[in-house]
Amino acid sequence: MSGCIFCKIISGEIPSKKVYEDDQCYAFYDLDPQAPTHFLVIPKTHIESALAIDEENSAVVGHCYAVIAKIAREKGLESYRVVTNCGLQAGQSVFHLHFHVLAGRDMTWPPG
Ligand code: DGP
Repeated sequence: MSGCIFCKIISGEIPSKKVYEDDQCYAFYDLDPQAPTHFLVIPKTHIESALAIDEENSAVVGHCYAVIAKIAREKGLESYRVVTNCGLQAGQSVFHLHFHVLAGRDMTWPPG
């Protein structure tokens, strides 16, 4: 989608530090890491947020979670948190569905 930062990262128009890529998703390190390990996994199709997930497009969400587990195993991450901010009040700043994967430090609950 034109104007979407994450679509531009997928196309290579904006550079990123790639973690993983396949035909359905792209993973890259977050620009503003909130943990020693912090990367994002995004579907290649433009889905605006978690609120836009439906029966038609939800298969890629399961795929993203499988990819997250695969990357975690490869990196030896035994404990990690997956976060999806949905909407402005929840802290979403980029409106292309993404899964934050955070690891390498103690996490608190509930999140702020
Ligand atoms: P959120 O606030 O949940 O929508 O998360 C968006 C994240 O995307 C935020 O942690 C910073 C990251 N981010 C924004 N722009 C870029 C970029 O151009 N490159 C990279 N690597 N990360 C970005």
